[in-house]
Amino acid sequence: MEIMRLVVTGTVGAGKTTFIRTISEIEVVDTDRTATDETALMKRTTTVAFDFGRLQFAPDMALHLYGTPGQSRFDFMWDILIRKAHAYILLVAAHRPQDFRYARRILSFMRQRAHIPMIIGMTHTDCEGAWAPENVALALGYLDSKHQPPIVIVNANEQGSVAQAIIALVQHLMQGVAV
Ligand SMILES: Nc1nc2c(ncn2[C@@H]2O[C@H](COP(=O)(O)OP(=O)(O)O)[C@@H](O)[C@H]2O)c(=O)[nH]1
Ligand SMILES: [Mg+2]
Repeated sequence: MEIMRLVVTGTVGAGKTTFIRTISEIEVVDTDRTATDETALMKRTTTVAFDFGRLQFAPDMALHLYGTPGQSRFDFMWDILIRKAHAYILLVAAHRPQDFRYARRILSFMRQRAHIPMIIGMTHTDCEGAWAPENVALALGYLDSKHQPPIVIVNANEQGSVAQAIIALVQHLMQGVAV
């Protein structure tokens, strides 16, 4: 049995925990706790360790999904997770442009530690004020569309949508392209 370790990272509230809960075959370990700091203004709970889920992808391949905690004070955890990962998806909420800078920070953190394939998953595209994918790409620093990772639109609450994002990530991984 081959195991692929995929990291689901992104800004606070982008949908990382939901993404993993929607697709996992096992009960997801719940590490969400009552938010105490700036996050509390936005969400009642936040992920303090990491989310873990599992998905049988093919008869001989299982996917292990690790969701990173969103707040930077947990970035030692990002470090542990990304160094072990085969690929990752960066989730960005399209309707929260004020978070794009933080998304760039996550990107550069990950890039410094792991040269592995990645894709961008844009969530909340159904919400008011959502930016178009090409504009989010620009805001994340991808000025040339030929040299940017694949961008998928994903709703973390919809199983089919999450499955498609995972397929895109695994395909990208199989092609062995690190962007
Ligand atoms: N409308 C909408 N809500 C979403 C989408 N993706 C995630 N959410 C919601 O966003 C909220 C935050 O998700 P959560 O998984 O806790 O984010 P995390 O901080 O990244 O773990 C939850 O209420 C989700 O149901 C999306 O594409 N559209
Ligand atoms: Mg979470």
